[in-house]
Amino acid sequence: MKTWKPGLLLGTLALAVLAGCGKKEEAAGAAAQAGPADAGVLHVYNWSDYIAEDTVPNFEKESGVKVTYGVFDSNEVLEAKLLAGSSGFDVVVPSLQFLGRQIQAGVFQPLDKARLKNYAGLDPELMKRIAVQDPGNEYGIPYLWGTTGIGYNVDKLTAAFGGTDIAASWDLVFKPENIAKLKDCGVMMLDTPTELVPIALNYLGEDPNSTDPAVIQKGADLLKTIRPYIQTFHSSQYIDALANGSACLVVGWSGDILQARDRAAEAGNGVEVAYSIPKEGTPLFVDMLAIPKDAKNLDNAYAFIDYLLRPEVAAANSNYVSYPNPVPASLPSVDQAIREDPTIYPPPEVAAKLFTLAIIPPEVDRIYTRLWTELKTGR
Ligand code: SPD
Repeated sequence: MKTWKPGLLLGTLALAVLAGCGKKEEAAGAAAQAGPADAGVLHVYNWSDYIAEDTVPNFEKESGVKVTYGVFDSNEVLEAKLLAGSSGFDVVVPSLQFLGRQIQAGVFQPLDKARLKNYAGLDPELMKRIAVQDPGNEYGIPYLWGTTGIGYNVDKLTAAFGGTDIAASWDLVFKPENIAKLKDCGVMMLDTPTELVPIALNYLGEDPNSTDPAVIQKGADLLKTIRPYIQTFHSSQYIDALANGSACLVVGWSGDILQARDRAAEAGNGVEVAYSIPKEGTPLFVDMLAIPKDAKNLDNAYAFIDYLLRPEVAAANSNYVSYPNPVPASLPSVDQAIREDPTIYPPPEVAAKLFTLAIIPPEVDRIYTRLWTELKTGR
């Protein structure tokens, strides 16, 4: 199901640049004051490696709110906490398809958009696409988005294949004779069936969002054929592993792999990392800010979300983590190298091959979980 045409979003972003609408925001005074129910604190739970270093300190300085900031690296971990209830979080960041089913489970409170003065700055085309899984955009605000693709060590790939062109196709990962060549230099993969099975299905020409057990099994079978060559399943350690040269091939998230590239360059260790969006297509994800129903510090939650939507703040986050943000007016402040990087902002012909992940029904989730356990344990 190719539901999302991000080319439209990119078009909007390009228009924003052409119109020069990156007006600088006033730095001070915009964060809401803590209300009477708030205790001057805020509990945020976000993905690891997903915010600029100074975003939270700057917000704390401006608002006087003390932020407790926790991190996770998988939707499944976040979901388990949310479904258990009383998570203690005021702002969380599930991916859109997980937000969709958590809305159905009654986990979040509807947003009072009147409390977000920067709401109007969100990309309207993106919001329309999001509304497919969050009807009326009632519960979630987009934070950052990206793709799932191939990260690789340029020298190791060149040594094995005489060049890096092979990274343009999922053939590199899914043909055993290819991935076998990289086994000894370290292959890592995201530890989540909800991305890897759809990627495998899409590669096979199947609907990546199929809920048919027989079709899902085909994806799992393909993954089994390459299992002997995968050293580690993990959803965040691959950044350092790529950067320090202990992994040479990774299926991971775009910005994370580009952060690995930057870390290697900063370390000056001679490791060159690159990211590829394979030509057969891959998931495009959006991670969403949402407020749990039982959040205790509502005023601060709104103030923080609104802060993240300021063009200058959104640009700073994109510049730091190499993921695009949903605020078109931020684009003029996004570094040119990031803005013009086709692996970060995919051009229309690449974007046309990207697909969104659908909400997974519980019975399919159980199949995914069983298949994933079998894959990892080699059963
Ligand atoms: N290190 C931050 C990674 C954020 C990735 N979001 C996950 C999207 C899953 N569909």
